[in-house]
Amino acid sequence: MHKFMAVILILFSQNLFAEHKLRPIQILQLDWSSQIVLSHVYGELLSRHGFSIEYLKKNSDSQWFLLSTGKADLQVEVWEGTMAKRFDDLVQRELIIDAGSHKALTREEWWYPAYVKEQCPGLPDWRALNDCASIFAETIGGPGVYFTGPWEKPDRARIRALQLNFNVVELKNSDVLRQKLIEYTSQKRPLLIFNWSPNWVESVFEGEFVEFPAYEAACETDRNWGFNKKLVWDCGNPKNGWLKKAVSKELAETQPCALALIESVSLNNKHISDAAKLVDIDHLSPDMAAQQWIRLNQTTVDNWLSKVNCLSEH
Ligand code: TMO
Repeated sequence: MHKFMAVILILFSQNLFAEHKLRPIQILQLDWSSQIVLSHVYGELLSRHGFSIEYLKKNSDSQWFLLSTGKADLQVEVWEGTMAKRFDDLVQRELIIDAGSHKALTREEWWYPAYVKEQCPGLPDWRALNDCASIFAETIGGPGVYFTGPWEKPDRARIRALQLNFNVVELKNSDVLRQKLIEYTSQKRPLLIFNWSPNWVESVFEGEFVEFPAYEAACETDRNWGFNKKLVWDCGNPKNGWLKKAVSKELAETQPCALALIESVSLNNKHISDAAKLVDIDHLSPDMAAQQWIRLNQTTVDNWLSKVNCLSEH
């Protein structure tokens, strides 16, 4: 047979095998921008190695059920501050796979724009919050308001434990949080909002995280710990938190090369904030943002891709 034809045939049969024998890898697309873009980056890299991909658009809450039942295969950004509890629990019970930490170090915490400090000079110390509650109030004489998103952290428990005169308002996703941030900062209106790093926000708006009592695991379990001797959750979220990838057992067992590829892709802080910026500031679609992100990081991407070769395995 003509050599060229043989190569074509081999490639063709590899493709058939990849697409018919193995079900598509289900990538969770959750509710904040960097995660959405980087899901598509992983999807693109996996498909370049012959895997077929589907995206599952879900909210953060549902990821644990979906991953542990094999209905979803990959979540590319598991954040320590809001997700460690559920993640660690499922890994320990061997219901999901820890596909390793990214290089990035993370923080998720109450945050305010820098101009707020003029009206509340005691910040970032959390003890200043009650004195300043009125500047964060949405109604005259009402409690301060803290805006957050759909990510798991018992803020109401923290408010009770630290005896803060604040209410929590939960917004739908990172897009609505971004609109709130832009609206308030454009009027220099005091704002207390959930924020995280790495994120695009730090490159556009000056601001600071509130410094709560430093996080320790015991704060969540030992009532005697810390400021409030009767209640848990009297501390902040971890600083320098980890960022991990979660994979379904089914994927790890049936497509080990996909797992190897996922493990070899490790993102740093700039990778994450750039991903968020491409959607939140540049207004690209998730797919276009992923293509652009890959172009911006071509050398790193080539390096990741050269470490594993799944095409020969199909
Ligand atoms: C999960 N998040 C990065 C929005 O805090």
